Amino acid sequence: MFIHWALREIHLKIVYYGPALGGKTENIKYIYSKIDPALKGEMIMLKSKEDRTIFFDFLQLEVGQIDGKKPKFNLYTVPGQVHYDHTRKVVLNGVDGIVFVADSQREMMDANLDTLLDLEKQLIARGKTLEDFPWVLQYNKRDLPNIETVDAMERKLNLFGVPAFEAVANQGKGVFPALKEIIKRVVTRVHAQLGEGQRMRA
Ligand SMILES: Nc1nc2c(ncn2[C@@H]2O[C@H](COP(=O)(O)OP(=O)(O)O)[C@@H](O)[C@H]2O)c(=O)[nH]1
Ligand SMILES: [Mg+2]
Repeated sequence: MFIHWALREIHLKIVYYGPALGGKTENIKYIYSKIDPALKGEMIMLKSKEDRTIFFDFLQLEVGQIDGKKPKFNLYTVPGQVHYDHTRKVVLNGVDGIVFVADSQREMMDANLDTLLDLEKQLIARGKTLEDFPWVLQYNKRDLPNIETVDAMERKLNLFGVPAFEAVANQGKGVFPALKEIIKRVVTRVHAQLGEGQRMRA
């Protein structure tokens, strides 16, 4: 979170995290295509020749008000490939909320879990944990034939019972439900933090 007092803006960072090719970029692209131009910034995508995210995808959204300040949500994805390990870590600096995009294909279950455990490690290094942090799960690629059941994915990945959404990101299904829920959770957290700050100043 970053508060720009002069502009009365609160900048909040939401990161789409998950295994390579799980559908993170498709989420951001769909959100970008549906948001009122007045409320969004440019979409920035840094891609390799193979059309894969090499640094991050970025999109800024304005949503409502918090304590008379304008919240701006900065949406980022991480690159999934192993050789962008460092970048993936850097993008998590200052994160306020996470949408974990899991790939529902059965053969991706190990990659999903490894990536989730990697995320937990990264959060711990920043003094946070999945148990006490705003995040949601998205079970993506529900249109494919070789997918794991939602029940099994819940057991494997939803370690702390966070809200989980089925999705087909390239068709836009399940994209806004996950986004709205993470925004709600982040805003609730910020309210609590700002409230604490006010009590401390009093
Ligand atoms: N069938 C299907 N393909 C998807 C879905 N979501 C993403 N894809 C495709 O999977 C590939 C990787 O998606 P991308 O968003 O680039 O993954 P990222 O590496 O997590 O950013 C692309 O070809 C997408 O069009 C989905 O829900 N269903
Ligand atoms: Mg990507």
